[in-house]
Amino acid sequence: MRREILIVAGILAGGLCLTTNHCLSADSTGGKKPITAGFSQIGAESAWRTAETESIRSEAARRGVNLKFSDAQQKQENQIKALGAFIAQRVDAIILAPKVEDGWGPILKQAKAARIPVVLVDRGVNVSDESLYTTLIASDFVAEGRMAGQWLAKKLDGKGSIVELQGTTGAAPAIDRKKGFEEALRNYPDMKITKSQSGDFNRAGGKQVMEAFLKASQGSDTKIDAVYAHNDDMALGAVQAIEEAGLKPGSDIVVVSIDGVKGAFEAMVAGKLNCSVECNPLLGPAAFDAVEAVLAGKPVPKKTIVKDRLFDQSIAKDSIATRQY
Ligand code: GYE
Repeated sequence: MRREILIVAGILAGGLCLTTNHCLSADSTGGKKPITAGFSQIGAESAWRTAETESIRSEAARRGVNLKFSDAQQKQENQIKALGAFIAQRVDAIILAPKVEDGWGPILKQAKAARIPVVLVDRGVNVSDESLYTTLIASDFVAEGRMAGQWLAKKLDGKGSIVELQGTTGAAPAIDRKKGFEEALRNYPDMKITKSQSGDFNRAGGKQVMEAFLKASQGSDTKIDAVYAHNDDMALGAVQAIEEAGLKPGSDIVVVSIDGVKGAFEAMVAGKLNCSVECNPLLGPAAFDAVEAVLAGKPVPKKTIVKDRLFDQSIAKDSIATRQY
């Protein structure tokens, strides 16, 4: 019976089926057709995100997954549209890197109704019904912020005025990295965040906001001791702004950020960035493990936390050669 089903399936799928043996061997992939997955990406605002896109694309190719890629150009509405299109095309699974936490309920309900599993990568969502997505694969952003704060407290001896460059407003890593950093600072009453604004996770945004902070500090008596940037790209923009203001990033102003991309390591080696907490963007293998597991009816954990470490100038030089992104 099973054999007959396979043969019929072979005829239907392949159209050319000369002998029984031929059909079965043509079916030696296990009788499965290749998986089609839709991936809705936020955009390309940072080196981190480019590395994540590349990881998902190359892992899809390696596994023979037919990947439909959609770049939302930083707009949540484009992501929602992309998900709608994936549902209409009846993809087997959806991978979503959600720009912000809120606003996903209705489209995720549609995916669920169509029985299309949704794997969230890198950022979480805020939904009342957790069954609307299968799993989340991401770093612990609160822990990252905490690590950055503890490192800075040590560096500044528990005293100083800090300016903060926040990530995209409403995004999980912006909310949680702020939270974790503030948590760490609670033990140091003489460390204060004097200014905080979004630089939207990109280099130009970080530079522009830092220029404004520097300008404001010129006329006041609060000097800036340190910058905490929610990602490396904004930190690198801030480094440029500090240099253009005639100051030395890394010594006149301490710079700490998150991601651990190549550019950050180069800046640490050059003495311009002090510390970067790693956030691993190479999520392709874990994302497709989850997709394959859920399609095979196997259980998947609701959350997989990616482990990250902290790098500062003291170890940057020895680690730079082994960095993968
Ligand atoms: O830190 C940043 C980015 O969502 C974890 O998004 C990600 C963040 C990453 O653009 O560089």
